[in-house]
Amino acid sequence: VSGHRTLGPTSTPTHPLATAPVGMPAHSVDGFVREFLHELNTNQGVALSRSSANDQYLALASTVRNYLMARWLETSRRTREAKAKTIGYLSAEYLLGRQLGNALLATDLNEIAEKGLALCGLDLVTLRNQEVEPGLGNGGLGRLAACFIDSLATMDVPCIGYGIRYEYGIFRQTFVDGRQVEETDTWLALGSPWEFPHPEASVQVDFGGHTERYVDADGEERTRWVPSWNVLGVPYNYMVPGYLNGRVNTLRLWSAQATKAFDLQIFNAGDYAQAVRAQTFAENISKVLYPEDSTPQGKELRLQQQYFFVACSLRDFIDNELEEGFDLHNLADRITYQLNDTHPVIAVPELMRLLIDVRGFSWDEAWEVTSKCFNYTCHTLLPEALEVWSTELLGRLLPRHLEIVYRINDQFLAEVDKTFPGDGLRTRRMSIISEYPERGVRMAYLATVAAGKVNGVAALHSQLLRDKVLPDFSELWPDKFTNVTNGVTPRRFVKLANPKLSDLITDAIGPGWLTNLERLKELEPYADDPEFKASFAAVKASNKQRLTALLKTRDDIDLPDGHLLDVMVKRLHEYKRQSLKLLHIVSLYEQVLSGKLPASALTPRTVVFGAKAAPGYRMAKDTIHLINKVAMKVNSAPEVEGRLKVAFPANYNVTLAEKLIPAADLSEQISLAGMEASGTGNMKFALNGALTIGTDDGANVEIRQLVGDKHFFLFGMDEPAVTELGAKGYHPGAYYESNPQLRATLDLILSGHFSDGDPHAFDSVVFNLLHQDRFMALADFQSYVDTQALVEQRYADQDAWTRSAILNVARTGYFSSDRSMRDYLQRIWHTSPML
Ligand code: T68
Repeated sequence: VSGHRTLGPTSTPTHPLATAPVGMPAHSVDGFVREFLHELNTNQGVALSRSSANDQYLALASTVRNYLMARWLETSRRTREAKAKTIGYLSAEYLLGRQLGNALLATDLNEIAEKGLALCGLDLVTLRNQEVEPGLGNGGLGRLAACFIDSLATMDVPCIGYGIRYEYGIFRQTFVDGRQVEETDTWLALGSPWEFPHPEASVQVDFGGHTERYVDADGEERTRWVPSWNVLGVPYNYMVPGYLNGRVNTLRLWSAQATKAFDLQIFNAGDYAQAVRAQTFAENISKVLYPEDSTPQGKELRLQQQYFFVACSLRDFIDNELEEGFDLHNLADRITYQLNDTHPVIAVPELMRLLIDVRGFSWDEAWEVTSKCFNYTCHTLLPEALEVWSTELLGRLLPRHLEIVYRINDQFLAEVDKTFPGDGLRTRRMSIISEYPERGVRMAYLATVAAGKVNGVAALHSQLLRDKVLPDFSELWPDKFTNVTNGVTPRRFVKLANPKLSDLITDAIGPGWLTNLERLKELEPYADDPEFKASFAAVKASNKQRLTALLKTRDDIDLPDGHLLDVMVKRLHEYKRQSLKLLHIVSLYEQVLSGKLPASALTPRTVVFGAKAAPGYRMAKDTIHLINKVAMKVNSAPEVEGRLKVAFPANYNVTLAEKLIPAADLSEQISLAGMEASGTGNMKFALNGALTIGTDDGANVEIRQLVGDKHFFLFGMDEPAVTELGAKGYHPGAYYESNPQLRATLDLILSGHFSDGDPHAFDSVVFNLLHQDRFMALADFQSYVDTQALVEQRYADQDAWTRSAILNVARTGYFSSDRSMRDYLQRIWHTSPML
């Protein structure tokens, strides 16, 4: 691959220390200080007295990394030796959040680091704040992947997370005059201490060209792919430390590089630009994360990204993780691939191709193996979110794969025809190939055909997936479908994000709950303990203060004291209905302005929004503009001074979530029923003692069942009611006509009140609500504002509120991603932790 340096192990090591990883250094403050200074001097090349905060952060990171290194090597040795089955988690996104805090937690080094740094005159919190989080995901799907790999490591399950090392992650959001402006996310600019590049293990990935038939030495007719261009995939390894258990799994992200850095001939001829073009072209593949959440654009580069990381990942496992001579007929004994949505589904024809064209398997042998290796998780119900790749594009980029998909489809449709003879309509409905609006490959169908198990991400979602998205498939293969309700890692979202609550919990029920979150149930009796309640309320108050301080420095936002903190944080999407939350705010404000309600009747409330819009999603961006304009007006209106405030810090991300969620009183989960597959923010809020106002949607259903109706504010139509209303014809205008408060609310926006007198500034958002309102915000408006009034009543009784908040914590241990992983292990992967 590069020059004349020898790659790979050169000889059989003889020295005993050569194969055994070096032992873990002892945990002592002195030892820590020595190592930290050593890293600062030798890695950063500076003395403490001359070092910047970034130098110190990088030195601290490598100190902690060194503690994990021996365990990382040992984990991989143990796993190979045991020939244990590995989970290959294939995900185009990992929304990791900052690494340092988690690494300190996993190694139990937090206190030692704090003391050691203090001896050097440094502050751990300041250094932790230097870290730029790797935002290699859009939202829930990417964050879920990060939670899952954390849980697998903590549960001692061998797992390799495979994905893409985007040079630029999700864009950095800023606001200019209230409008979203995107800036590139340069997370690598100041150095990335958590990654280990391995250029010597690069993999070549082919694209384009054509296929040919030929007859092999045994007289068999075979196919070969003659590609027209290729790139290199360079693996970057990241540690995924288990919590205090010595296991360190691997996240392997691929970076694209040109196979020939320069075309020297062209360069010598003087055309520099032409010479580097190949390089630029290749490196574009892992350049940037697509910021479209739930609305795939069908872009060629996106398909290149998908095939790129999947091809690298399959080759990596087969060539490097399996011992030489392993019989690939038994591949399913050693790995099970989890397809995180359809983004990696091109792995299915890729594995077929590897087995048939490269390894000489027959079609049937290859299918036998392939159909045992994959499982598929669906994360959506929105029809426009289901990926379909045009056969024109697929055939041009991956001609061999398209042939294989056609054959998989032929074989599958023959099976359908055998089960339902002569049902031509059905075979057409179920075909992996769609004909309209152009011929394309339905990736969700391909995944379903190839997968051993197909799962949705919450009970309701899995039900709707069976009944509405894939009904023909669930009729054909009822046992293929299952549910695994999502979860979140309590290490990051309780312990790291809410250390005070964590201490309070440990004081009450002792240690051990962080890896056995159902034990939070033991908190139930404390919901009636006055002393515990007071401490719990004090923790919430302190988390609010911490947030107040952060938002002041981060965004120059002033959070008032003593308000009900009402939080809606998630991607901006019409189905999530930020506009409904906005109507509530404007409605409260309008009632005070018009004298219908004295300001004193309002419960002092601050609404916090956090949301990024896909850059090409007009309605979402207009909604952000409207929220910001309403915020400006409301926040400066003397009429509601001290009673109503709207805060919209820009660039909501994992780092901000960790501060926002523990401070919240009220969690907004207000999607139209049947639209939010699960939600995971909803779980984080409940676990941190916020009460939910929510629809009967996604995992809200299960949260409400567990915490009890009295401790959850349910509103709005349920999914059958939504379907019924849609069927009989939905007319949002009718709600405007018949509901005076709704009318006054929309009229105030239409009057130009929030737009310096320009009555048309928000036409797009308002007319959409009035004339289309695909997600029925107007239909749920009255129920929503009524339920918000109930919230205010309950909040007035602080004691009862705190009791409910404690019960939310005590009853939501089910939502640990450890439980999700146990469910996957039992119901889908059929494997168990390593002994
Ligand atoms: C989310 N999906 C679901 N998609 O919306 C959410 N999509 O209900 C669920 O809790 C979560 O997945 C985890 O299961 C997404 O986040 C995406 O981010 C996405 C990205 C690219 C293309 C399509």
